[in-house]
Amino acid sequence: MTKIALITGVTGQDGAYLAELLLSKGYEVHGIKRRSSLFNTDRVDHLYQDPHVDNARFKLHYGDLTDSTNLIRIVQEVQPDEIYNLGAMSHVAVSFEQPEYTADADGLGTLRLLEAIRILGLQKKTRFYQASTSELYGLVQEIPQKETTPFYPRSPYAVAKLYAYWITVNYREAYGMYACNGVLFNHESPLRGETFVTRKITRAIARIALGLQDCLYLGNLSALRDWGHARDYVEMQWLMLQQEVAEDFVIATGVQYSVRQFVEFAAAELGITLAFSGEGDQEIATVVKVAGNRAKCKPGEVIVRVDPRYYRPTEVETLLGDPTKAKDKLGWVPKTTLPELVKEMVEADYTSAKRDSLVKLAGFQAYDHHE
Ligand code: NDP
Ligand code: GDR
Repeated sequence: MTKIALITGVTGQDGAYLAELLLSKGYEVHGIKRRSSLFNTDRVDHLYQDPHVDNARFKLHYGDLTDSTNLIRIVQEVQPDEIYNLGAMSHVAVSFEQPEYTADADGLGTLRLLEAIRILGLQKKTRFYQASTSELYGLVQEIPQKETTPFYPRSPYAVAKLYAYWITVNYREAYGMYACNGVLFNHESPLRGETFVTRKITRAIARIALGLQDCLYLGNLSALRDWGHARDYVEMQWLMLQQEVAEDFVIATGVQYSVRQFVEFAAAELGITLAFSGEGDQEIATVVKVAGNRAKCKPGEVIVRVDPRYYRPTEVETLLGDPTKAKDKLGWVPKTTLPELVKEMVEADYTSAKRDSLVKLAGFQAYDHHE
């Protein structure tokens, strides 16, 4: 029997990797996409199958986590064996600007999906995965953080995700549903949204190297994160729904770096050696040496500066996960190290910046011709 999965947030970073993984395992995959005035399916376009041909296994439905009746109808139509709730307003800084919407989509959205399963009497059939987050630990109470570490959320995003975490646990206990939380630490990839710090850095470094941009402005350079690869982490999301008993798991690499180090690694990938100097708002990174022929910048140039507008009202300074439970019970080990992740992201952004620089230098016709 072909298994059927429903993914909310299918057009996002994780949704794209998960859809690809499930299709490779023979699933029929349904995704919920939001209506937008521009195309918003770039990340899954390569998976698109013409719905007019028989046996298409990838199908998209218009929907929104803030719309209960829409969710109930889609769940009824699809009758999924597994639901992966990846949809969310996922940007921590933006959640301070849109706290009510974030609570609605990220917190109540999770409740709406769980209720859809219950109302439709699917609690014995449909397994539920909730995209929980290391942001729940916020002001950390223990280092490293594991499944038993107390939560202390530090943003409207994290508070909304706290509600989603506990309502998932509650529906599991109250109605015997197979529902679980993956408490995932930061995970990145070339598909990462451009305003998250890692992608902002790799994209800017590539553009600076090619003379398309002068400077990268960042916020808190000292923040520490445990960064993994999204491709590795979606495998865990699937594994969590294949167990006998539903449980919550921390997924992390167990290794921590600062934003500053991430910048250094990204620059080094293109032959640029940087030196950081100054403190707080005045901190800068200056080019010390340029090796090879991929970067056009010169020693002495300042290519990174701090802009306090990227500071958050309350910051999460340090996150480091302990993935022992996932290793022991799910047999999982992260495959990608941070240097490998940085390399993959920089190479992808360098390729796309090269295309942009060709357009800039020679015009659109030449770009078309060369491609
Ligand atoms: P993205 O921001 O890349 O993707 C979020 C997805 O949710 C997009 O498809 C977006 O649609 C969709 N979405 C946003 N609002 C709504 C809504 N109201 N109704 C329906 N869909 C909506 O996030 P990631 O792929 O990085 O993360 C996936 C999930 O995992 C999120 O819930 C995130 O909070 C959580 N998470 C992520 C971590 C990470 O490091 N990446 C770590 C821990 C948890 P659109 O494309 O139209 O904007
Ligand atoms: P985070 O990711 O908040 O951890 O949430 P993000 O990449 O936005 O920030 C990581 C750290 O870098 C600092 N920082 C900056 N961040 C951004 N975005 N832009 C900057 O210019 C900048 N300068 C410094 C931040 O202050 C922060 O400390 C991500 C999201 O994917 C969430 O959905 C997910 O739940 C968590 O990871 C785990």
